[in-house]
Amino acid sequence: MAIIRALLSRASGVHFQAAQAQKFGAAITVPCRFESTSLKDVLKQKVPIEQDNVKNFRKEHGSTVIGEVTVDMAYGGMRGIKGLVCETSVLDPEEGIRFRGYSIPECQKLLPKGPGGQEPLPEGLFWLLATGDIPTEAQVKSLSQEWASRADLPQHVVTMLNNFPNHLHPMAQLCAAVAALHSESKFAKAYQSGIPKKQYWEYVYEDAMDLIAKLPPLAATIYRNTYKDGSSIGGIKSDWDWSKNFSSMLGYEDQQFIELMRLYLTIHSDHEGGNVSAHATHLVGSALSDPYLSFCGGMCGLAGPLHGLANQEVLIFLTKIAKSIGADASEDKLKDFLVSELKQGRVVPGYGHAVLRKTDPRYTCQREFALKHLPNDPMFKLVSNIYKVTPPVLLDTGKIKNPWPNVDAHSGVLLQYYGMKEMNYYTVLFGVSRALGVMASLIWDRALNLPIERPKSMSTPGLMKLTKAKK
Ligand code: CMX
Repeated sequence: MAIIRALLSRASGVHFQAAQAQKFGAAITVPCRFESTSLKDVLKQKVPIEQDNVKNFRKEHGSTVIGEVTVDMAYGGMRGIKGLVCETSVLDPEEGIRFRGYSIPECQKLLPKGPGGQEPLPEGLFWLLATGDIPTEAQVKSLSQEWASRADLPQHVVTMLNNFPNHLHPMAQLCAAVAALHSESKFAKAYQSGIPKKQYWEYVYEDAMDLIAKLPPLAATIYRNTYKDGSSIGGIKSDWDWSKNFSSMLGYEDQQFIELMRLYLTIHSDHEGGNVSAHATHLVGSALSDPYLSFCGGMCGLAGPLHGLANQEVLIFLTKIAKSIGADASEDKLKDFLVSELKQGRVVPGYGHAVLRKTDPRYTCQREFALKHLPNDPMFKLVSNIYKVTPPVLLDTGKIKNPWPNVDAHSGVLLQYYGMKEMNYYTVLFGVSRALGVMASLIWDRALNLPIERPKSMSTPGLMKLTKAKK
């Protein structure tokens, strides 16, 4: 029945989507667009189709070998081990991220835009991540309205945020407040009442939607309390999109800043399943901890300087360069500065990646935004000069696998241009966006009934015995 309904609801763009999906191994198995403007209705139709698909695939290929594990992989952060399923996006080392088969430029072209805007709405990206389909304008509009209607924060969370000292790092505030939202969890309540497994995903969906809706007021309260004397975030407008409401709550009404937020919140959303924030969310969720607690786990990981906190570190780094050798320093002076930083055992933040081996397309699209809107900004020029100088300096160390910039090398410069200079806050924006990817994934984790995660660990003597190594 679901398949017949799906076939009946075929619409334009179908063949393009199917071809793209096939080419990049995306998880779209039903090449058709569902017309309903309710995301839950669309998922209710898709979930049984996808469950059957996975069931049949596992029946036929469950014991097919897909890789090997070496001793170095076990010690080396599990690089390259194919041990996770993530339906929402795939990261190619050379090409970068594809969301359900679509590259960033394709998303910029195909996803619905805000009124008068040119950047994609993150609502559209969430729909794409959750369903595999490019949504219609009406579907995106209904998501904006639904998130606006779910945005209220419980009073105890507001009180908690208002009581944090403003020297507490914004990411610690975010993690604590998200954990406290556990009081709102529909999944936790339903689990306690003994719902059957096949209904789990529907309650996870409800929590995911609530969490995404509540993050902008929560994050804006952190911003205003920490940096703006706790002034009110104002009300949420049901006819505004998620990014416009968020920008306004933060206190930014500039159209270009709103456009930047739409782009920013779209591109930071998802980076397949193995990165620390996505993996941590998935891992905690696999114990059937509710989506708030799972996301809290992910955010604790995003707060690390080798992951999301790198966007803060980049701005600190740029400011240090500007102060010590000047934002307009020559390439030779920049090179000397970088070499001296490396000699002192520091990393160049915003450069390198565990998977990528080329310039991150998320860096490139932010660079394009800067070239369009702030080509003469001195800090943007500094970022451009660092881009010229850094890769050869990093390559000269002889150990770095990827000398190219990642997403964090650029984002802070755009934010500071529009007046958001509080660099310790930047990772919170990353976190708000990351919710889209990890929540879409968590819905599918439960829909596909993925079990509690429990890989095998080994001790060094155990590995030595296994490899018949001599002591
Ligand atoms: N500056 C200096 N040294 C670097 C480096 C950088 N940007 N990137 C890698 N290296 C070093 C590593 O520290 C490692 O050194 P040791 O062998 O002495 O331990 C060596 O080069 C090899 O590392 P790698 O295999 O190339 O990189 P990893 O997969 O281990 O690490 C990452 C990836 C991102 C942690 C690393 O490149 C890094 O620290 N970059 C700077 C921080 C950063 O920008 N993080 C954000 C990543 C994107 C995100 O998650 O948001």
